[in-house]
Amino acid sequence: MTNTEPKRVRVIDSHTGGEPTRVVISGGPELGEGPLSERLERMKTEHDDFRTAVVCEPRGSEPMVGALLCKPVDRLSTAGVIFFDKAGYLGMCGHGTIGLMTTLAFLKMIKPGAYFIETPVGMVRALLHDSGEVTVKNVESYRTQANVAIKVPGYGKVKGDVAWGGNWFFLINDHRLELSPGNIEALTHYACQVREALTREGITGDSGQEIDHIELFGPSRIEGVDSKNFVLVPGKTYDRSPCGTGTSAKMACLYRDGKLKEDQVWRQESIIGSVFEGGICIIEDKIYPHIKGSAFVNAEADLIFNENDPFCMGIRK
Ligand code: PYC
Repeated sequence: MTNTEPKRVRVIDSHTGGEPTRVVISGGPELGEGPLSERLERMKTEHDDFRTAVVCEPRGSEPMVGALLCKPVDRLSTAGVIFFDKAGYLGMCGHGTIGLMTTLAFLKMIKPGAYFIETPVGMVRALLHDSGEVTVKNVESYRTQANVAIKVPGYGKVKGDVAWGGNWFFLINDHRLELSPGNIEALTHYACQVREALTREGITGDSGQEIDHIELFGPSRIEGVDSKNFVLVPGKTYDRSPCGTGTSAKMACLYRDGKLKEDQVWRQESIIGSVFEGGICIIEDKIYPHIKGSAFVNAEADLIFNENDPFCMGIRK
């Protein structure tokens, strides 16, 4: 035992459509003042154990997404943020940005209005509405490959699109699986097999990145809702929310297929029944999606980093 006070990390937890976000307010690693992409690299190489300490068990949980609040580069931005989960790091995170904005409002750091948030993959704009809802104007989203066929062991030929929405996605419409909470085990198995097949067949994002999110679509039973999804996120877990970056990738594909117009509303339901409302804005033939949803703060805590705790920095498995 030592007599020194254990290190404390202040966090606020929330959920967006059921998907948790843990915003690190203070006590995080010192990553310097450069662009968020550089700070992300420093976190990966020098402070990865901070990620596992915050989101992995015993403090975290399978779907928990961490959001390290950082000082922005630009004085006009409100915050910088690095998103991470049990498996690694996310480029952008839609549900997490809604959680971050709701957390900043909870802390009385922001009022309803429009804000710039810096992420490792670019600047996003976020609007906090009087109602407490948040609209995230995402980074440019685009499809790089349409109707790609891959061979998936146990399932045969599977066709899908490769698209970027702030993370890389493989989007599948024709899968013959039931999209219901009772079928999550089978959906997870199928999506994991698809992800492995993509890697095996060398199908990647446009700079060789792994396609680590797999998104399956089907009809929604909720009136006025356009589609229901199941989204496998990095690791072996699924997004409880409709996935902001996944909905962005979907809307980019729909626009290129002539199935979504600028300013048309797209409502996307998640596998557990939560809904995001989305749309797109076209600037010089580039697609900029926006998604709207709500988050709820459900905990405010200090994480205690006790150096005598053998699992202080989380369980990596
Ligand atoms: O909402 O973009 C999102 C997201 C990505 C992974 C989990 N949620």
